[in-house]
Amino acid sequence: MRNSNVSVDMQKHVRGESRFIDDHPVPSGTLFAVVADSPVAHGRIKSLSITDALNVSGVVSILTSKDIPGENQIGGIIEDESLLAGEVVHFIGEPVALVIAESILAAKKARSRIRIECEALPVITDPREAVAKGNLLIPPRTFQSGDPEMAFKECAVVVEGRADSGGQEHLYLETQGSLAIPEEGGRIRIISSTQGPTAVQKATARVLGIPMNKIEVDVLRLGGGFGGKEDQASAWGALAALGAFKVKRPVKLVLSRHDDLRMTGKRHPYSSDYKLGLTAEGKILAYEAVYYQDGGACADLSPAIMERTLLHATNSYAIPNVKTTAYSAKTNVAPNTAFRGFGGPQGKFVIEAAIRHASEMLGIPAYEIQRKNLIQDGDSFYYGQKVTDAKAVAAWQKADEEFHIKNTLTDVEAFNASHSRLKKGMAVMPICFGISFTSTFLNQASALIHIYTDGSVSVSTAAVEMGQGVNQKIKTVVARVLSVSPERISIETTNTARVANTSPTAASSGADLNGNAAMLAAKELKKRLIAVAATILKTSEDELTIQDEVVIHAGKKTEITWNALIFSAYVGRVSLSAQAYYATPNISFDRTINKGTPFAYHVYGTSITTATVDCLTGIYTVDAVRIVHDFGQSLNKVIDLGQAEGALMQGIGWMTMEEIRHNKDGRLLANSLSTYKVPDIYATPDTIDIRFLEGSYSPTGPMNSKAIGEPPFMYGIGAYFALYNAMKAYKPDAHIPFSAPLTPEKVLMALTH
Ligand code: MTE
Ligand code: LUZ
Ligand code: MOS
Repeated sequence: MRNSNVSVDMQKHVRGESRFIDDHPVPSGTLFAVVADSPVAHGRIKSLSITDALNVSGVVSILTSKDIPGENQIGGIIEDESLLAGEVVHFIGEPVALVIAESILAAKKARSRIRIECEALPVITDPREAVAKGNLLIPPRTFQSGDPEMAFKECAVVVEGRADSGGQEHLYLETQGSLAIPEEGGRIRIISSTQGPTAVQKATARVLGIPMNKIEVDVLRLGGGFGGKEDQASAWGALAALGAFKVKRPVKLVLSRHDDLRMTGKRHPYSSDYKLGLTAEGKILAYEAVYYQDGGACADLSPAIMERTLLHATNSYAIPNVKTTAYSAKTNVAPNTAFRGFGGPQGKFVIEAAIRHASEMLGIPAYEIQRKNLIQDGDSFYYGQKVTDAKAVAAWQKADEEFHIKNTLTDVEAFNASHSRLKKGMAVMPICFGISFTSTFLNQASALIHIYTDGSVSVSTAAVEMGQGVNQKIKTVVARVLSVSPERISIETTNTARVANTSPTAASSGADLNGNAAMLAAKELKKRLIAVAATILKTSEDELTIQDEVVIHAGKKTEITWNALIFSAYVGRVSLSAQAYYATPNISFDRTINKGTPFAYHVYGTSITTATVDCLTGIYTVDAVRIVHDFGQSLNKVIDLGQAEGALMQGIGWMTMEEIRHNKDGRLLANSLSTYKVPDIYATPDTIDIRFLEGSYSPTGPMNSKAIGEPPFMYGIGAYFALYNAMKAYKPDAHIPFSAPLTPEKVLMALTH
């Protein structure tokens, strides 16, 4: 693989040269912080004693909510989250005090001597119970189109049931953290592991009671975010900054894995009810769903995640009559947050479960029902967006042509006929994912490009590199526009002083938004440079272009090289810096009626998954996942394939083995890597075959590329239903609740009861 093809970070990673928060050389005098957190899931603080802790040698300061100079508020959407708990604590892991010391060891020792005594308040960990008791983070929302109530009467079959999906730990390799450095004049510089530099800046400004222009947030790269650092990096940035502000020395706060697992939120567990009505031929006429989202102790991003669930309720299917309602439950666990797919996967799991249920009642294979109902041009999504350039059918057909759904099933059935203990199952999983932040205003980005007099190029955008390869994509876009070698281009850190008011790098749209902004800035520079060349060559600008670092005149190479051109521009006093702004066109959503065109476009694809279950032990393997995916015109096939594979594995983990469990007291049981299992190389299917759907062009993605970060996560849902089908092959009358993750324990329970 040639260098320029892979992510700009890859070589550094392999050599161990990449810097994460913990690798930054700290300024002399740096102090180290740990967070003391609530020992109970819900309680009123009776006493908070820090005297013993302050006596530990090396301890410099212990800060509590009383020490916050500004507002004790960091809630991003709803103002319901304090930085440090005041009188009441709402979950185990909620920050109560910040311990600052000369060493991390001293800080930890002091933390163990802090005494927090609480009067217990009732603990709720179940979203349905919370909703029944009226504990909601925000009012419920209902989306509707057509009249499902009427339509159910026309249906040959109506199925009703329940489908639950669990939480998921982000398990970014780099835990949350930041380094805050006090600068001259009361300014603070924060080096943060965040997907949202502006979110950190804003929260810190508020907490410290100083304007945003006194705070600079700088992000080099993240050792993974997966949504967990879209909003939840803010607390750790603000806490380190609070420490630096108070003690006037640099403060580094990097969570230990154990603290990170306990203190940070996860994917939202959902418990949902569905009702699906179909004709005898399997055409879906009506769908209703009620979602109970476990939001955790405060709103965080739950309202937006709930909205994306509602927007993805019907997955890739055109359904004329739909009504969906979502409740966001306030429970006493760490506030749940963004995680790859952002509520979309939870919504899709429910309709896929309903389709399995219907398939059993109708005696039609689930894949036939899926295929018959795929959304097409001319249809509308039930939230009003017209379907254009749909690739659901194209992806399905190509998957069928290349991977043969029927033959796969025949093989599975032949295997099952000759095996009694081992059973195989197959499932098809079409996906359809809307690209754009559903809060329309977030769909904006800007870029700042400098060309230096030696011809090298520096690019700053709002995009945060977290392993997804966005820097390489932006580099590719700028290199193509300027027609210079990518080696000339340097992608700078993401910095709030260079690029302001950044939307988080999220919603899979980092490369789309920032790539477009960078493209606009590069085009502006190119225009100026062509004008310079036109003056030198005494010709018109339309005759000129730049190709491979040389000015081309009427199709012929000139003497003017890139370096000569840059030098002429500089001497001719033409600005070699450009700033550009991009806002996604033609999107809007009316939240009063829950209708509109929230997405710039959709991403489609189809996967075929096969799995084998050992029906005596409940142990299983996911054998093969074959996918045809709609990448648009990929900017980088290596990166995009890596994204698709990684997302798929994360989706399989969520659906099969990753199990977030709390006990009744709200204590996280899966609180270490020995009790929380993620897919490893052994859990990886022997076959992962991902093919590019040809002939797809994104209308807004840079150079017609499509967003890739989240959509393939949802292929993981296919693993659940492949296992489900294998179990049914063993015991056709087994009652298998739709309850993910489908751990080997659950498999065994369902097959033996
Ligand atoms: N890939 C890696 N390696 N690490 C990550 O943290 N985050 C995912 C996805 N792919 C992530 C990743 C999530 S949740 C999103 S929204 C997108 O990357 C964000 O980046 P993009 O918008 O540039 O695709
Ligand atoms: N964040 C957000 C997201 O604020 N809005 C979104 O629509 C979204 N979608 C996916 C991931 N993060
Ligand atoms: Mo991704 S959940 O949008 O950070």
